[in-house]
Amino acid sequence: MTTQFDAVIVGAGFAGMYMLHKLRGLGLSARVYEAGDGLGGTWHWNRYPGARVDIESQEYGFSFDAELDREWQWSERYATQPELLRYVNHVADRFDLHRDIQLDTRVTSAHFDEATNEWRVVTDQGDDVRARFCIMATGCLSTPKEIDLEGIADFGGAVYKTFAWPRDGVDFSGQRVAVIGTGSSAIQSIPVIASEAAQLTVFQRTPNYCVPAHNGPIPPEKLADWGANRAAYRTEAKASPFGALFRGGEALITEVPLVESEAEYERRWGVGGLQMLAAYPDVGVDPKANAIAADFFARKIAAIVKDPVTADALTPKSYPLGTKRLCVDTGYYATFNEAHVSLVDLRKTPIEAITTGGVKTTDGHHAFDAIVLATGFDAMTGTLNKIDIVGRGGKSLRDKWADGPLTYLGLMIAGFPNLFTITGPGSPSVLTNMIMSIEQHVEWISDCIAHLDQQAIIEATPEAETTWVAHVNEVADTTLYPQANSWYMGANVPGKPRVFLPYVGGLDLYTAACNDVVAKGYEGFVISSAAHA
Ligand code: NA7
Repeated sequence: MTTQFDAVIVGAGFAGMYMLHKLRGLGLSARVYEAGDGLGGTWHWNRYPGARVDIESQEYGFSFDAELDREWQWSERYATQPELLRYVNHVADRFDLHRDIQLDTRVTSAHFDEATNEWRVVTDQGDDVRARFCIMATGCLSTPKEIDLEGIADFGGAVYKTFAWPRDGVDFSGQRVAVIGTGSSAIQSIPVIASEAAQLTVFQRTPNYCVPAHNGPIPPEKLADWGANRAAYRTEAKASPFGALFRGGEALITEVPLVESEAEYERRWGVGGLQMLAAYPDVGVDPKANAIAADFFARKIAAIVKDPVTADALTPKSYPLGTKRLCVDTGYYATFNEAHVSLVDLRKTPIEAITTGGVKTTDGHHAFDAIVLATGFDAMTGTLNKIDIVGRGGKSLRDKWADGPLTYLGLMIAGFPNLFTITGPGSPSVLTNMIMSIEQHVEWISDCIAHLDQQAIIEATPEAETTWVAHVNEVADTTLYPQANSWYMGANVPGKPRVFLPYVGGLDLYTAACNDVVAKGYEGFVISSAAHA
């Protein structure tokens, strides 16, 4: 059995798959370890009813191979999870990736051996291998938040988790169902569960803003336009802040007449999707601007939801619009008009405990046959901190990150030579079209590896790391993002340091910064010969 590779890649989602393909192109040997029993990362685990991508399908697919891009036909504007998995497997077949990917295998530790300048990687299946490079393609939302609901283990009915949904699906017909949580996963699944269940109760702690998906088959003229302009659209997306074609104006909402911004939002609401947030640049940074946009959303909710008390409860008030992930929904608000669907506002009547028969709030007991947990993730750092990662001098990553993640460009960590993170904290990642960010990272990493001499090692300097982290925070502080108790801030996980995790400067500026670092001879990194390290 081989125990020596040029690189170990952790995770076989989009990032790990493309990384493998690129490293093969450099003639390197690589082994990918994947904890799941299939490829696809996020799309492997999140199989809950209604799961879809919230970036338009064509823009979401890989762009690195024009032939792949041309041959794959997405069927819907926002692809479903099963279609995304079909795409993942198509990519793996097309580039013959399977043979270097080991499924059902979780990496438990990665230690840097200073004597040999190699990473020693150990898995829960007994693998114990060495590699010059260790590349963490572990995803941003891959470790669920611990379930902090007292009594959940005693519930006598079925408990389902959106982030680990049964492969064969669930039939809720005739059942009384509770959904706990109202993030994107809940918002996508609630209308579908409601269409089956006899009774559905949604337990909401914090409401989220939603914009309609207006999903459906991609119209032929749109497909034709995409086909004709594919390369130009891809270039435009990569050179944009979001890595997607969210076209916005330069005018400030505070400076245009209300009737004009109202018409623009009405138009964008009609189009649907996340481009809604790109309309006015001041909405993300100026509270007055944000209030104008938030008021539009509040009126939309009030117009859709018939019961004014429910509409009011569904309207976010405790954080600015867009500072928690905007959700792209299909019929979410209207679902609350159905007689068998109700909302429990946990701000008014918190959960006291889960009982054997249901959920007890301060207002009384609700009986259920099934509970769906859509309670979110330990985002961006959870999975990396779960692995025992030890760098130079026996220093563990967990210790280093005790007060929040420290990275240089979200790509490397001082003291952890030849270890790369794809879409790590400190990179734009979750604030962009993930696939475009993944492609940028994978290409930067493979160019970097190609640049190194056979024995060389690369390491971020502590100074460069400190400067980058300060920049990430400084840019975040110019926005309204830090005002929300969001997973972007680590605020959803009790005890997690409150730090803004992704880089909010935009994919365009970020890519320029990464390229600039390379143009300046890998500024902020030390490249040394392993023989003399
Ligand atoms: P999110 O967006 O983190 O949503 C989790 C939801 O669960 C959110 O409404 C939480 O309320 C709620 N929650 C968490 N713990 C509890 C407890 N103990 N009691 C009640 N409610 C709770 O995760 P998702 O999976 O929906 O979406 C993650 C991302 O995937 C999404 O942003 C997209 O990028 C795709 P809270 O807000 O903390 O008050």
